[in-house]
Amino acid sequence: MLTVYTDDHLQRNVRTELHGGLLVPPHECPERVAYVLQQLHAAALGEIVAPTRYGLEPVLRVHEPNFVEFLSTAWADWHAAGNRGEAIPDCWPARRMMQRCPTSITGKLGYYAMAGETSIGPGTWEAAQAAADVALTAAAHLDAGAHAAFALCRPPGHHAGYDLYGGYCFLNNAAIAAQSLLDRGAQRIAILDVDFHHGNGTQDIFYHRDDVLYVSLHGDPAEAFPYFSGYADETGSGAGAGYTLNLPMPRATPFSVWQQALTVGLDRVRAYAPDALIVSLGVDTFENDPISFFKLSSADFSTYGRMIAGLRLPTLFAFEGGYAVADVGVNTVNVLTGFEGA
Ligand code: SP5
Ligand code: ZN
Repeated sequence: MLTVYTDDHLQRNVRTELHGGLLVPPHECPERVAYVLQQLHAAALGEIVAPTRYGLEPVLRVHEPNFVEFLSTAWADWHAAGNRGEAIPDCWPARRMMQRCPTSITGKLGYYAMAGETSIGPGTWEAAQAAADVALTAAAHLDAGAHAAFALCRPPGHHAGYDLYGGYCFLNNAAIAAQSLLDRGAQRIAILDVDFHHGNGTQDIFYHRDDVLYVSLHGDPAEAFPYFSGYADETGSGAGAGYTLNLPMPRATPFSVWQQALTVGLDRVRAYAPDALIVSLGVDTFENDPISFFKLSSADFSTYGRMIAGLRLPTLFAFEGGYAVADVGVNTVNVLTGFEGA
Protein backbone atom coordinates (compact mmCIF):
# COMPACT_ATOMS: atom_id res chain seq x y z
CA MET A 1 0.00 0.00 0.00
CA LEU A 2 1.19 3.46 -0.88
CA THR A 3 1.54 6.18 1.78
CA VAL A 4 1.22 9.91 1.13
CA TYR A 5 3.23 12.08 3.51
CA THR A 6 4.92 15.47 3.82
CA ASP A 7 6.89 16.96 6.69
CA ASP A 8 4.90 20.19 6.21
CA HIS A 9 2.86 18.93 9.21
CA LEU A 10 5.81 20.06 11.38
CA GLN A 11 4.63 23.63 10.83
CA ARG A 12 1.86 22.89 13.31
CA ASN A 13 3.75 22.82 16.57
CA VAL A 14 1.69 24.75 19.12
CA ARG A 15 2.75 24.84 22.74
CA THR A 16 -0.68 24.79 24.39
CA GLU A 17 -3.82 22.73 24.82
CA LEU A 18 -6.50 23.76 27.31
CA HIS A 19 -6.81 20.59 29.41
CA GLY A 20 -7.99 20.09 32.98
CA GLY A 21 -7.89 23.81 33.66
CA LEU A 22 -4.27 24.09 32.52
CA LEU A 23 -2.45 24.98 29.32
CA VAL A 24 -0.47 21.77 28.73
CA PRO A 25 1.70 20.47 25.84
CA PRO A 26 -0.75 19.25 23.16
CA HIS A 27 -1.74 15.59 22.96
CA GLU A 28 -1.87 16.05 19.18
CA CYS A 29 1.89 16.53 18.67
CA PRO A 30 4.34 16.08 15.74
CA GLU A 31 5.99 13.02 17.36
CA ARG A 32 2.83 10.99 16.71
CA VAL A 33 3.63 10.98 13.03
CA ALA A 34 7.31 10.20 13.59
CA TYR A 35 6.25 6.96 15.31
CA VAL A 36 3.95 6.08 12.41
CA LEU A 37 6.75 6.66 9.87
CA GLN A 38 9.13 4.51 11.93
CA GLN A 39 6.66 1.61 11.90
CA LEU A 40 5.82 2.07 8.21
CA HIS A 41 9.52 1.58 7.44
CA ALA A 42 9.81 -1.37 9.83
CA ALA A 43 6.83 -3.09 8.21
CA ALA A 44 8.00 -2.20 4.65
CA LEU A 45 4.40 -1.32 3.86
CA GLY A 46 5.30 0.27 0.54
CA GLU A 47 6.32 3.45 -1.20
CA ILE A 48 6.01 6.85 0.54
CA VAL A 49 5.21 9.72 -1.83
CA ALA A 50 4.84 13.48 -1.40
CA PRO A 51 1.47 15.17 -1.96
CA THR A 52 0.47 17.26 -4.94
CA ARG A 53 -0.77 20.77 -4.16
CA TYR A 54 -4.43 21.17 -5.08
CA GLY A 55 -5.11 24.66 -3.72
CA LEU A 56 -8.38 25.73 -2.14
CA GLU A 57 -10.89 24.61 -4.77
CA PRO A 58 -11.36 21.04 -3.44
CA VAL A 59 -11.38 22.37 0.15
CA LEU A 60 -14.19 24.78 -0.72
CA ARG A 61 -16.29 21.85 -2.02
CA VAL A 62 -16.98 20.91 1.63
CA HIS A 63 -16.08 23.98 3.73
CA GLU A 64 -17.70 27.42 3.95
CA PRO A 65 -15.67 30.16 2.17
CA ASN A 66 -15.62 32.65 5.07
CA PHE A 67 -14.51 29.86 7.42
CA VAL A 68 -11.60 28.98 5.14
CA GLU A 69 -10.67 32.66 4.87
CA PHE A 70 -10.82 32.93 8.67
CA LEU A 71 -8.49 29.93 9.12
CA SER A 72 -6.00 31.26 6.58
CA THR A 73 -5.51 34.56 8.47
CA ALA A 74 -6.46 33.61 12.06
CA TRP A 75 -2.93 33.51 13.47
CA ALA A 76 -1.84 36.74 11.72
CA ASP A 77 -5.02 38.52 12.85
CA TRP A 78 -4.67 37.28 16.43
CA HIS A 79 -1.01 38.29 16.58
CA ALA A 80 -1.68 41.69 14.96
CA ALA A 81 -4.36 42.36 17.59
CA GLY A 82 -1.60 42.31 20.22
CA ASN A 83 -2.30 38.94 21.82
CA ARG A 84 0.83 37.39 23.30
CA GLY A 85 -0.13 33.70 23.49
CA GLU A 86 -1.61 31.22 21.03
CA ALA A 87 -5.10 31.83 19.61
CA ILE A 88 -7.82 30.39 21.88
CA PRO A 89 -11.51 31.40 21.94
CA ASP A 90 -13.17 32.58 25.14
CA CYS A 91 -16.77 33.31 24.13
CA TRP A 92 -19.23 31.20 22.10
CA PRO A 93 -22.62 31.77 20.42
CA ALA A 94 -24.52 29.61 22.92
CA ARG A 95 -28.29 29.04 23.16
CA ARG A 96 -30.47 32.04 22.18
CA MET A 97 -27.44 34.18 21.21
CA MET A 98 -26.99 35.54 17.69
CA GLN A 99 -25.32 33.25 15.15
CA ARG A 100 -23.67 36.25 13.48
CA CYS A 101 -19.95 36.37 12.71
CA PRO A 102 -18.18 39.24 14.50
CA THR A 103 -15.37 41.33 12.99
CA SER A 104 -13.11 40.89 16.06
CA ILE A 105 -10.62 38.00 15.76
CA THR A 106 -11.41 36.90 19.33
CA GLY A 107 -15.11 36.86 18.43
CA LYS A 108 -14.41 34.95 15.21
CA LEU A 109 -12.52 32.25 17.11
CA GLY A 110 -15.61 31.65 19.24
CA TYR A 111 -17.90 31.79 16.22
CA TYR A 112 -15.96 29.11 14.30
CA ALA A 113 -14.71 26.89 17.17
CA MET A 114 -16.63 23.79 18.30
CA ALA A 115 -14.15 23.30 21.19
CA GLY A 116 -11.59 25.39 23.05
CA GLU A 117 -8.69 22.96 23.43
CA THR A 118 -7.34 23.55 19.92
CA SER A 119 -4.88 26.46 19.94
CA ILE A 120 -3.95 28.13 16.65
CA GLY A 121 -0.33 29.17 16.14
CA PRO A 122 2.03 30.18 13.33
CA GLY A 123 2.04 27.45 10.67
CA THR A 124 -1.25 25.89 11.74
CA TRP A 125 -2.96 26.90 8.50
CA GLU A 126 -0.06 25.74 6.30
CA ALA A 127 -0.05 22.33 8.00
CA ALA A 128 -3.84 21.99 7.72
CA GLN A 129 -3.70 22.75 4.01
CA ALA A 130 -0.87 20.24 3.54
CA ALA A 131 -2.93 17.55 5.32
CA ALA A 132 -5.81 18.19 2.92
CA ASP A 133 -3.37 17.82 0.01
CA VAL A 134 -2.15 14.52 1.47
CA ALA A 135 -5.74 13.21 1.51
CA LEU A 136 -6.45 14.54 -1.98
CA THR A 137 -3.29 12.89 -3.35
CA ALA A 138 -4.29 9.55 -1.80
CA ALA A 139 -7.74 9.97 -3.41
CA ALA A 140 -6.10 10.60 -6.78
CA HIS A 141 -4.17 7.33 -6.41
CA LEU A 142 -7.39 5.43 -5.68
CA ASP A 143 -9.01 7.09 -8.69
CA ALA A 144 -6.02 5.92 -10.77
CA GLY A 145 -6.69 2.33 -9.73
CA ALA A 146 -4.76 1.76 -6.50
CA HIS A 147 -6.52 -0.78 -4.25
CA ALA A 148 -5.57 1.15 -1.13
CA ALA A 149 -3.68 4.23 0.03
CA PHE A 150 -2.69 5.66 3.40
CA ALA A 151 -3.00 9.43 3.84
CA LEU A 152 -0.71 10.23 6.77
CA CYS A 153 -2.59 13.44 7.59
CA ARG A 154 -1.63 15.78 10.42
CA PRO A 155 -3.43 17.73 11.78
CA PRO A 156 -6.40 15.33 11.81
CA GLY A 157 -9.75 16.27 10.28
CA HIS A 158 -12.91 14.52 11.44
CA HIS A 159 -14.05 17.13 14.00
CA ALA A 160 -13.87 19.92 11.37
CA GLY A 161 -17.34 20.70 10.05
CA TYR A 162 -18.64 22.83 7.20
CA ASP A 163 -17.73 25.97 9.16
CA LEU A 164 -16.27 24.62 12.42
CA TYR A 165 -12.78 23.80 13.75
CA GLY A 166 -11.75 22.14 17.02
CA GLY A 167 -10.93 18.74 18.44
CA TYR A 168 -7.40 19.28 17.01
CA CYS A 169 -8.96 19.56 13.49
CA PHE A 170 -9.17 22.44 10.99
CA LEU A 171 -9.97 20.99 7.54
CA ASN A 172 -11.83 17.69 7.20
CA ASN A 173 -9.29 15.61 5.27
CA ALA A 174 -11.56 12.55 4.88
CA ALA A 175 -14.53 14.64 3.73
CA ILE A 176 -12.38 16.56 1.25
CA ALA A 177 -11.11 13.23 -0.14
CA ALA A 178 -14.65 11.80 -0.33
CA GLN A 179 -15.93 14.82 -2.24
CA SER A 180 -12.95 14.67 -4.61
CA LEU A 181 -13.73 11.02 -5.43
CA LEU A 182 -17.34 12.01 -6.20
CA ASP A 183 -16.08 14.88 -8.34
CA ARG A 184 -13.85 12.40 -10.20
CA GLY A 185 -16.92 10.33 -11.09
CA ALA A 186 -17.73 8.06 -8.15
CA GLN A 187 -21.45 7.65 -7.38
CA ARG A 188 -21.30 6.64 -3.72
CA ILE A 189 -18.56 6.85 -1.06
CA ALA A 190 -18.68 5.27 2.40
CA ILE A 191 -16.75 6.74 5.33
CA LEU A 192 -16.03 4.38 8.23
CA ASP A 193 -14.82 6.31 11.27
CA VAL A 194 -13.01 4.11 13.81
CA ASP A 195 -11.44 6.96 15.81
CA PHE A 196 -12.49 6.83 19.48
CA HIS A 197 -14.31 10.16 19.09
CA HIS A 198 -17.41 10.81 17.05
CA GLY A 199 -16.55 12.56 13.79
CA ASN A 200 -19.03 15.38 14.26
CA GLY A 201 -17.46 17.32 11.39
CA THR A 202 -17.80 14.53 8.85
CA GLN A 203 -21.38 13.88 9.99
CA ASP A 204 -22.14 17.61 9.69
CA ILE A 205 -20.80 17.87 6.14
CA PHE A 206 -22.74 14.89 4.77
CA TYR A 207 -25.79 14.75 7.08
CA HIS A 208 -28.25 15.87 4.37
CA ARG A 209 -26.77 13.74 1.58
CA ASP A 210 -27.22 10.19 0.33
CA ASP A 211 -24.05 10.07 -1.83
CA VAL A 212 -21.80 9.68 1.24
CA LEU A 213 -22.61 7.10 3.91
CA TYR A 214 -21.14 7.96 7.31
CA VAL A 215 -20.65 5.13 9.83
CA SER A 216 -18.94 5.83 13.17
CA LEU A 217 -17.93 3.73 16.20
CA HIS A 218 -17.17 5.95 19.19
CA GLY A 219 -17.39 6.73 22.89
CA ASP A 220 -20.93 7.58 24.03
CA PRO A 221 -21.26 11.38 23.66
CA ALA A 222 -23.01 11.55 27.04
CA GLU A 223 -19.57 10.77 28.48
CA ALA A 224 -17.05 11.62 25.78
CA PHE A 225 -15.86 14.44 23.52
CA PRO A 226 -17.39 15.95 21.36
CA TYR A 227 -20.37 15.58 23.75
CA PHE A 228 -22.92 17.28 21.47
CA SER A 229 -22.92 14.89 18.51
CA GLY A 230 -22.85 11.13 17.92
CA TYR A 231 -26.00 9.67 19.48
CA ALA A 232 -27.52 6.59 17.82
CA ASP A 233 -30.70 8.47 16.92
CA GLU A 234 -28.79 10.89 14.67
CA THR A 235 -29.43 9.08 11.37
CA GLY A 236 -29.40 11.82 8.71
CA SER A 237 -31.99 14.27 7.42
CA GLY A 238 -33.80 15.00 4.15
CA ALA A 239 -32.22 13.06 1.30
CA GLY A 240 -29.61 11.92 3.86
CA ALA A 241 -32.14 10.15 6.11
CA GLY A 242 -30.69 6.70 6.86
CA TYR A 243 -27.19 7.54 5.57
CA THR A 244 -25.61 8.28 8.97
CA LEU A 245 -25.04 5.35 11.34
CA ASN A 246 -23.73 6.10 14.84
CA LEU A 247 -22.61 3.23 17.08
CA PRO A 248 -21.77 4.79 20.48
CA MET A 249 -20.30 2.56 23.20
CA PRO A 250 -19.73 2.94 26.96
CA ARG A 251 -16.63 3.21 29.14
CA ALA A 252 -14.24 0.25 29.15
CA THR A 253 -15.72 -1.28 25.98
CA PRO A 254 -13.56 -4.36 25.18
CA PHE A 255 -12.59 -5.46 21.66
CA SER A 256 -15.15 -8.31 21.72
CA VAL A 257 -17.96 -5.72 21.90
CA TRP A 258 -16.28 -3.15 19.64
CA GLN A 259 -15.80 -5.87 17.01
CA GLN A 260 -19.56 -6.63 17.02
CA ALA A 261 -20.26 -2.94 16.37
CA LEU A 262 -17.70 -3.02 13.55
CA THR A 263 -19.53 -5.97 12.00
CA VAL A 264 -22.78 -3.96 12.08
CA GLY A 265 -20.97 -1.03 10.46
CA LEU A 266 -19.32 -3.19 7.79
CA ASP A 267 -22.69 -4.80 6.95
CA ARG A 268 -24.18 -1.32 6.45
CA VAL A 269 -21.25 -0.33 4.19
CA ARG A 270 -21.67 -3.54 2.17
CA ALA A 271 -25.41 -2.94 1.71
CA TYR A 272 -24.64 0.59 0.45
CA ALA A 273 -22.33 -0.85 -2.24
CA PRO A 274 -20.03 2.19 -2.46
CA ASP A 275 -17.42 2.75 -5.17
CA ALA A 276 -14.79 3.29 -2.49
CA LEU A 277 -14.28 3.32 1.28
CA ILE A 278 -12.57 5.99 3.34
CA VAL A 279 -11.48 4.93 6.82
CA SER A 280 -11.04 7.72 9.36
CA LEU A 281 -8.23 5.90 11.14
CA GLY A 282 -7.81 7.08 14.72
CA VAL A 283 -6.09 4.70 17.12
CA ASP A 284 -7.27 6.40 20.31
CA THR A 285 -9.41 3.28 20.96
CA PHE A 286 -6.17 1.80 22.39
CA GLU A 287 -6.32 0.60 26.02
CA ASN A 288 -3.56 3.01 27.11
CA ASP A 289 -4.80 6.11 25.33
CA PRO A 290 -4.58 9.02 27.81
CA ILE A 291 -7.84 10.78 26.82
CA SER A 292 -10.12 7.90 25.76
CA PHE A 293 -11.86 4.90 27.34
CA PHE A 294 -11.98 1.84 25.06
CA LYS A 295 -9.83 -1.23 25.65
CA LEU A 296 -8.31 -2.37 22.33
CA SER A 297 -4.89 -4.07 22.44
CA SER A 298 -2.23 -3.59 19.75
CA ALA A 299 -3.07 -7.04 18.30
CA ASP A 300 -6.75 -6.05 17.99
CA PHE A 301 -5.80 -3.39 15.45
CA SER A 302 -4.45 -6.10 13.10
CA THR A 303 -7.64 -8.11 13.53
CA TYR A 304 -9.92 -5.26 12.55
CA GLY A 305 -7.67 -4.29 9.61
CA ARG A 306 -8.35 -7.80 8.24
CA MET A 307 -12.07 -7.35 8.85
CA ILE A 308 -12.11 -4.10 6.83
CA ALA A 309 -10.25 -5.83 3.99
CA GLY A 310 -13.15 -8.31 3.84
CA LEU A 311 -15.24 -5.60 2.14
CA ARG A 312 -12.95 -5.87 -0.91
CA LEU A 313 -13.33 -2.15 -1.64
CA PRO A 314 -10.79 0.40 -2.84
CA THR A 315 -9.82 1.91 0.51
CA LEU A 316 -8.29 5.21 1.58
CA PHE A 317 -7.06 5.33 5.18
CA ALA A 318 -6.92 8.89 6.56
CA PHE A 319 -4.95 9.27 9.79
CA GLU A 320 -6.93 10.88 12.64
CA GLY A 321 -6.36 10.61 16.44
CA GLY A 322 -4.36 8.45 18.86
CA TYR A 323 -2.43 9.92 21.79
CA ALA A 324 -0.54 7.09 23.48
CA VAL A 325 2.26 8.61 21.43
CA ALA A 326 4.86 5.82 21.48
CA ASP A 327 2.20 3.19 20.56
CA VAL A 328 0.47 5.18 17.82
CA GLY A 329 2.85 3.89 15.14
CA VAL A 330 2.47 0.19 15.96
CA ASN A 331 -1.31 0.41 16.29
CA THR A 332 -1.79 2.36 13.06
CA VAL A 333 0.50 0.16 11.01
CA ASN A 334 -1.12 -2.97 12.49
CA VAL A 335 -4.41 -1.88 10.90
CA LEU A 336 -2.70 -1.35 7.54
CA THR A 337 -0.75 -4.64 7.56
CA GLY A 338 -3.85 -6.47 8.80
CA PHE A 339 -5.71 -5.00 5.83
CA GLU A 340 -2.95 -6.08 3.45
CA GLY A 341 -3.17 -9.63 4.75
CA ALA A 342 0.14 -9.70 6.59
C1 SP5 B 1 -8.92 13.83 16.27
C2 SP5 B 1 -9.16 13.58 17.73
O1 SP5 B 1 -8.99 12.48 18.22
N1 SP5 B 1 -9.53 14.63 18.47
C3 SP5 B 1 -9.79 14.51 19.87
C4 SP5 B 1 -10.02 15.82 20.53
C5 SP5 B 1 -10.27 15.66 22.00
N2 SP5 B 1 -10.22 16.90 22.67
C6 SP5 B 1 -10.72 17.02 24.01
C7 SP5 B 1 -10.27 15.92 24.87
C8 SP5 B 1 -10.79 16.05 26.26
C9 SP5 B 1 -10.43 14.81 26.99
N3 SP5 B 1 -10.81 14.83 28.33
C10 SP5 B 1 -10.72 13.51 28.93
C11 SP5 B 1 -9.93 13.51 30.16
C12 SP5 B 1 -9.57 12.11 30.53
N4 SP5 B 1 -8.79 12.08 31.72
ZN1 ZN C 1 -10.14 10.87 18.45
